[in-house]
Amino acid sequence: MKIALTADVHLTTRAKNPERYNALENICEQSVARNVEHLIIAGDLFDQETGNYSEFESLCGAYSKLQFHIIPGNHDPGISSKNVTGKNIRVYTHPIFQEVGSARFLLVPYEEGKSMGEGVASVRNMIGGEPWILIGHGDFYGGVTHPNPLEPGTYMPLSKSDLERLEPQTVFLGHIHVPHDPVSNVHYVGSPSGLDITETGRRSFLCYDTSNGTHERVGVETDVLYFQETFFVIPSDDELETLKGQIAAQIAGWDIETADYPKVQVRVGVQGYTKDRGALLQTLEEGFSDFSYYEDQGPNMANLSFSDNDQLEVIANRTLELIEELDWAWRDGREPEKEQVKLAALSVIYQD
Ligand SMILES: [Mn+2]
Repeated sequence: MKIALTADVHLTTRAKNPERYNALENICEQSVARNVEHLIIAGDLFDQETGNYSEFESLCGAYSKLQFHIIPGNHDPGISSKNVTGKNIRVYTHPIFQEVGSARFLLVPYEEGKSMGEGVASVRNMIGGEPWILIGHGDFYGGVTHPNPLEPGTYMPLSKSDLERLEPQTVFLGHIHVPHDPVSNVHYVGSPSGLDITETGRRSFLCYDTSNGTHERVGVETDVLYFQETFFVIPSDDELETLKGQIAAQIAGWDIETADYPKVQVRVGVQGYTKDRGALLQTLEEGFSDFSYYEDQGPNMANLSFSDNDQLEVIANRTLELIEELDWAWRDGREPEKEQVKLAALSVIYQD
């Protein structure tokens, strides 16, 4: 049996964020097409609590073959069957083991001020020897490679020692919106529709196979695709050609079909030094002419300065080569990025 998983949909109203409803509906449609009967939502289904969730309830009503299993997240900790209700909707307000197909899921609702280990404590004696899957909403400690930029602080952390102590076979988490796998058996589902320009690229949901314990990421058809690109320029006679090539390479890396181009909203920035700010802006505009800019903000040129000093150009090029040759692998994440170091060096060379 296959089970669909998503998280961090952050529904508001259809009028305000139709794209979030459309993404969830797309997950439902693809689930039904795959004969999936259960959709688990690992927290933050709603962006904030209200007294009326009828738009979501009628969405569920349209997919009567699907069972919706909802755990609350830090954005919707107070949801329950008292305020979200429907024949095929179940909201889990306490940690509980739930058998779906041949798999045992422990569904742990978000609780403020608690760690995941504490959240699991009340049902710990039920864990037993059978393999089980933990579903929760929070930070993974010892692997916060993508902190949630919108929410600094710690949310119901799951630590490596929790993993070693409790031994879940697999963990699926909501909260961090970037889909990723911090360790081999811990997976962030990721938001199914980018909430803003920082949530870039194609979005996905997970399809878990209870027969063999594996899962696959399935792409969500979204209304919007966000991308952010920043380019680094140093003055040279072929700076425009170089930039053109970089733009084409970045767009190719998005891995999207031409048919999806109208969905794209891009934020473009450029840093460094140029011999011709006007020509450079034109190159950027031509390079991204197939796409819309996020909030109609054109390329950000604020960090690009003019320079036509040939001697400084020679020094700058040699300096950048030397920075490139440094061992960058020793960093542990807190030190400046290579691009930041390059910018700082150029700033000294060009003395601006
Ligand atoms: Mn969230």
